[in-house]
Amino acid sequence: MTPIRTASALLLLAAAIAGCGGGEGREAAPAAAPDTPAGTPPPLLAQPEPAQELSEEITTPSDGVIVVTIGAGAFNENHLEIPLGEPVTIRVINGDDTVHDLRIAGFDGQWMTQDDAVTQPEAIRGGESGEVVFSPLLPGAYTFRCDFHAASMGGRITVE
Ligand SMILES: [Cu+2]
Repeated sequence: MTPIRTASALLLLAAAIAGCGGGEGREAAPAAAPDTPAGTPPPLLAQPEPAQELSEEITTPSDGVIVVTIGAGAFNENHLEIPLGEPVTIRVINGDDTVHDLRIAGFDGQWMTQDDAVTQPEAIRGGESGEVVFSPLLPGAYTFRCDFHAASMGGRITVE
């Protein structure tokens, strides 16, 4: 960063802090679009296209768990369907010898944002497994991907 850019960044920061002065009593920004009637859940924001062709077979949870296996650089189960209102554990079994993960874009349809859900561990080594608990509050079709192979590994979770 050049010194000039640093200075302007600091000015912006100072302005932001000044703007927040006396923050008590300040109303929290609405989480939904302002024109959404009270009590109506906002629609799921636009999701990215899954990077991988969706499997014709739909995979549903069994006792709250969905198993997704990975082989040959692809999700074998990538067309998932879960009921709304029940947390589901997605268990990812990495049958490859390379690192993978599973990240769900979340409500905002954006990658690497706070509402993402991602496996623990975030880097699942070959032959190992990871899990992510997904408990969406809104129905819709959520997109997931593998962060390590974002251009070729992905899928969809339909929540209804
Ligand atoms: Cu991968």
